[in-house]
Amino acid sequence: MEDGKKKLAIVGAGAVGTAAAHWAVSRCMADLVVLVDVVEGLPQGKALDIAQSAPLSGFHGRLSGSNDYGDTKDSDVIIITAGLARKPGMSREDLLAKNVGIVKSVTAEVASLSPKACIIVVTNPIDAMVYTAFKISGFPRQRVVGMAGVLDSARYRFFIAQVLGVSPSDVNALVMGIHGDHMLPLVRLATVGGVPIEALLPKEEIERIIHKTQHGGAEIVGHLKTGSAFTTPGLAAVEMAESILKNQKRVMPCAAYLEGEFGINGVFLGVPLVLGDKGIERILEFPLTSEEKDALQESVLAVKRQVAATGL
Ligand code: A3D
Repeated sequence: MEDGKKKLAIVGAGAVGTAAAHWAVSRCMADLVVLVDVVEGLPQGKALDIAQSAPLSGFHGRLSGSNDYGDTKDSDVIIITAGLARKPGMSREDLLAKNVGIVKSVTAEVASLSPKACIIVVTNPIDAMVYTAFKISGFPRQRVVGMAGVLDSARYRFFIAQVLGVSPSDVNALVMGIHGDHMLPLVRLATVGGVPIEALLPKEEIERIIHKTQHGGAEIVGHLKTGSAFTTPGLAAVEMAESILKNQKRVMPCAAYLEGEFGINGVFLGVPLVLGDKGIERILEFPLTSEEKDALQESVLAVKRQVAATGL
């Protein structure tokens, strides 16, 4: 786009992509949002419906829908949500075979049209799909990042707030590692208004919260039956995009390619990091306890198994 103007492309006009487009225009974070999908008419119809809410909600950015990747040209940020979602009984890994092909082709298209963009991957299994986008785009690791930790941490914070009967915005808590059963909700760093939750809740209650967080996605799939969560995942991706587009330098847990941080090499894993207009500006490394290190190693093994299945 012209100097100073910001462009966001969202690939995949399904449930998550549509939610992301809605959140993005509502937040006025880009001058142009482009929603792309392979299904004819789908992104156009979704974009028009959202755009027509402008007089009521008061946003002013442009939103368009397209089946042509050419319309993503010169985007600053690209959110990839294209791919199959889970149905009851499916694990995120079950999606791998289909989604790896989709993410490969989408990445090849968008990376060549927007060589300076930051790519945010949402498609599951996220830790392997973001690796796929990293390999296919050839972009530096600063500009390829996976969304999962923002969502998992939001769920963790929500469940803590529910149990304690406090405002969710006063709960600060971090989930690291894989987006799956081995994710690591950190207990000793979870606080409510600065007070550790360990001082406020019995161990068994905290264990229940952790279990709910780790299975938060599956609980929603179980209710919906036809698909998976979309409203909060869309917002989580948009929070990341906003921090990049506006150079906010927000600190968020996201999947980043690790090169020695936390003693881990050569995989994408959820870690706290700073997102600014160059993408990942810094990974916030800190000492882990031996239990936390062990739990993170479980994540590494699970992600490595997924990546091996991509054949990349
Ligand atoms: P869904 O509503 O099925 O939408 C997917 C869309 O992708 C459909 O509209 C397809 O037409 C489109 N699509 C398929 N192939 C292409 C292509 N080559 N180019 C452009 N569009 C294409 O799924 P959804 O929106 O619910 O979920 C999308 C993905 O996000 C799935 O893989 C989910 O598992 C994943 N997801 C991840 C999280 C995380 O926290 C990481 C959360 C929620 C969903």
